[in-house]
Amino acid sequence: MADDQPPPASSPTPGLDRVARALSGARHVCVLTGAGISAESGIPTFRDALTGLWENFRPEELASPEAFEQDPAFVWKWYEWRRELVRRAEPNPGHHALAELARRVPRLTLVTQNVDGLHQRAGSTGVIEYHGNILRDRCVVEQVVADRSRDVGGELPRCASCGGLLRPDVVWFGEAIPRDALLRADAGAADCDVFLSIGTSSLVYPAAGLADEARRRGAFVAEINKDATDLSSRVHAVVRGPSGELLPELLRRLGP
Ligand code: BJW
Repeated sequence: MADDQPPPASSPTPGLDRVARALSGARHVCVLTGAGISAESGIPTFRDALTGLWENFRPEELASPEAFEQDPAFVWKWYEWRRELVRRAEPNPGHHALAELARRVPRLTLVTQNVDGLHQRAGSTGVIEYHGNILRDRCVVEQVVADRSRDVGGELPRCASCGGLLRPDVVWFGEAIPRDALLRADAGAADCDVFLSIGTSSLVYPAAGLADEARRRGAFVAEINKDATDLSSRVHAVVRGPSGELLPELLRRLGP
């Protein structure tokens, strides 16, 4: 189904023209982003061979409740390192282009699997944080976002209210997606007429199922990614390249 016709000489990225045409008539656009959109902000993706966050570990060894139960200090060390990267990162032209796209179409639902908050910092509003936010702490006892106790010292971070262990407020393997995020994302995928999957390997469910749901409901589905993914063969248009360059170019082709 992917758009694999040879490109006409006039356009080096024919997929991008098709996406721009679809967007120009869209009533409701739903966008799903993954780690690739933040790669150009200096935040490593998860599964890229050389720079991926899991280069030396299997995902379950770090991003699972079992890993945290077994060795919370080890898991915290990984998250503290990533928090520092996120704090120093700036949104890139891809994040800014999506914030601008929301102003140019009648309705846009933005679902991100990323935990870095860069879409919000670029000016996107109503962002659905499907896998949580790395900069928040959650109390494992009360299961609510919590402040840190002030007398933690070198120990593991503790909840200021009940003294329980804190963990990052993110969704690990085997854990449920926050209900509000799940419902809003499902609604966006089911109602949209254009769905864009940007910078995600489309390997992790239920996020990866949103594109298929959108297509099943009749939406035009496009993928923007620097490499082929599991999803590529099931979309109407594929645009290959870095989202930080392609998304601003898409806006230029879309016009005011
Ligand atoms: C560029 C680029 C550039 C690079 N420009 N592109 C159905 C089938 C099979 C399995 C399952 C299923 N349903 C559920 C499961 C199990 C599991 C799962 O999906 N496993 C698969 C691995 C097989 N899913 C879950 O466990 C989920 N929970 C769940 O289903 O709960 C059920 C339940 C219900 C009720 C009660 C209890 C339970 C939870 C999944 C949680 C995922 N968590 C993580 C960690 C978040 C916290 C943290 O950040 O530490 O989320 S894992 C990690 O993967 C992270 C990401 O959000 C997620 C997706 O990764 P993403 O974003 O796609 O990144 P990459 O690195 O994989 O890809 C980057 C892409 O960018 C590449 O394609 C590059 O080419 C591209 N790229 N630079 C454009 N410049």
